[in-house]
Amino acid sequence: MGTVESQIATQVTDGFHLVIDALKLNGIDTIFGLPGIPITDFTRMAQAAGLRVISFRHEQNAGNAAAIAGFMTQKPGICLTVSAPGFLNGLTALANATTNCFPMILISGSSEREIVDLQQGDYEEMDQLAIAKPLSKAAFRVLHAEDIGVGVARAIRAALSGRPGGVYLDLPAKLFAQTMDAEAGKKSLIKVIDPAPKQIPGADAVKRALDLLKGAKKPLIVLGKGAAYAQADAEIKSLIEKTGIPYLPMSMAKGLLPDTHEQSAAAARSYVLPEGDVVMLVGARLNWLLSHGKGKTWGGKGHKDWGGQKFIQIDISPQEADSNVRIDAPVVGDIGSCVSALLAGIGSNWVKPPADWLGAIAERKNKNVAKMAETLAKDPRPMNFHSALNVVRDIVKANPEAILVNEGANALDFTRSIVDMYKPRKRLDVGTWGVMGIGMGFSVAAAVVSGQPVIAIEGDSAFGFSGMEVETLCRYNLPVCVVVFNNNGVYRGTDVNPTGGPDVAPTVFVKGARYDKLIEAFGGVGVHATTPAELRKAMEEAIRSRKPTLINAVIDETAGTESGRITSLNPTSGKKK
Ligand code: FYN
Ligand code: ADP
Repeated sequence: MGTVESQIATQVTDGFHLVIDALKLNGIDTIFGLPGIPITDFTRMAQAAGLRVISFRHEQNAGNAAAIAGFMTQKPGICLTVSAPGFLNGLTALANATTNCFPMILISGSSEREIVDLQQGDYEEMDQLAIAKPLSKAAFRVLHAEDIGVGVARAIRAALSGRPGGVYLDLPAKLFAQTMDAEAGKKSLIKVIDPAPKQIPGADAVKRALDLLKGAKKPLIVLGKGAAYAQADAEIKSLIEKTGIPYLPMSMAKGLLPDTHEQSAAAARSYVLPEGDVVMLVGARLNWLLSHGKGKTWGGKGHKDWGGQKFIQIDISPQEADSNVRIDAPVVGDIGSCVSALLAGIGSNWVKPPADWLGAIAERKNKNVAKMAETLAKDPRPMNFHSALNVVRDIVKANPEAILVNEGANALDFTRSIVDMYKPRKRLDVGTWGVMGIGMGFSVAAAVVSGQPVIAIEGDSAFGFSGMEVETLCRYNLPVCVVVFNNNGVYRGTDVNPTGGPDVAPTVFVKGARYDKLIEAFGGVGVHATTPAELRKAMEEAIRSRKPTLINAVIDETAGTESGRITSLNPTSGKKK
């Protein structure tokens, strides 16, 4: 028995502890955040209570870490921020999580409600709940300690159930210090049962889809990052292999089946999209990345014309179908259940797609692969994207468990098509928005969540958005090898100021910058690599040693195109100079 004081103390709990207990009760083991008013003590107590608390240098990176942790684990990634400016910094990541269907909860401290609502000028005054609402799947505020259990439970359900997304949980400063009886507090917490319930597709929907597939002469399956998220890897592999249908992986679905799989049509993308007659989308939306399912990419005459194909769409969101073009067979449900239902309907005597369709794809694919091999074999000085990525391709092949984080324009687009992935959920990139700035946040989370080595292939511009987090990599001694593809600028380093004035062109950075020096300031390994051999040696050493490493890979500043493969989205002036 302790003292009278400690007995009394053990009978009382407070907001700090109830939030921590609620998270732990629901299996949350990591918080990504940035301490400050009013959550500094919360971060200390969370660590003391056994949660892993990873502190960042900017909230956007903590938010990105939380979001991708959610994608990788099917548990909501938690990001913790201070009020107003910290909250706003985290909001980009929250909106990005919602856009990408990643489950994440942004928990932010906020200022005193009475003062905020009367706009009396509180410290970091802001109506955060109102601001978060349109950018999140759901947003909640808890005002009383006894409601913390419900608040956390609602946030978890909202983040994980149905189409996953970003959720905002507003915790005003006053809440943390509120006390209540410990026993009553414990009873008020909720362990969420079945937070992402299975959604079984209707038998009629499954039959409609199978009938369409059976009648197809040129079927195609498109796998999106929803399929990667679903963790139905064995079922998806089985569906692809039993039907014999060629498939196209979207960027973050690469590796769901090894990219070297004979049914992969990735290297014949511009052939299969317009040619396919029945296209089955599995966890992929017909958004800009798939040219909205119409136009020239799909064989349509004009840029908005339908190409004539029929679509099957497997998606957990009942509202997704018909968002861009008619979906002939929507199959609504979770991917595991939907694919299992299709497999059951396929049976053992499924007729594989016609040989001429498979042959035509193989021909295009082989041609593109041979062309790629030829380009990769070149060894120009200075290095270009291809010769550098040839090295990365080998390193990933030799280390298929490693996670590849990738952002940039050319650095993104070349990596996507050159570097094969071999395992599911190993490629993490800019996603639906093509957002820059995910690099170090994703890398930290990938290393923390998986314990596997992480390789971050970064354009020099993209790296700048989160570069300060190399300190975070070093502080937690994470096995992350950052490779900055340094071509002296955004897209390229060759633009000149047309006025002849002293400022460089808007797309140009300091020439010959030494990003490797940055990580050395924090005790990490910095390497300056000007040849593929130097790059290879440095990457091999980074993977072997598991030391935080930054390789400044010098790329020809004339290499690269404006906006990489999406040049058409970058408006140029028609006015003649
Ligand atoms: C693909 N390809 C290959 C291979 N894989 N050739 C040989 N071997 C292999 N393994 C070919 C493929 O057939 C295409 O050629 C080409 O390489 C490119 O393939 P990719 O990358 O799949 O296709 P594409 O057209 O670039 O894809 C469209 C897209 C993609 C919109 C889905 O560009 C994308 O995910 N973009 C994200 C861009 C982004 O967010 N950027 C941020 C920018 S920041 P063809 O068949 O001959 O066409 C600001 O600027
Ligand atoms: P990509 O960019 O790779 O094409 P998208 O993000 O556009 O992928 O699409 C992912 C889709 O997957 C979304 O429409 C989402 O509703 C869906 N989705 C996410 N998780 C699941 C799941 N477990 N089951 C079914 N569909 C899912």
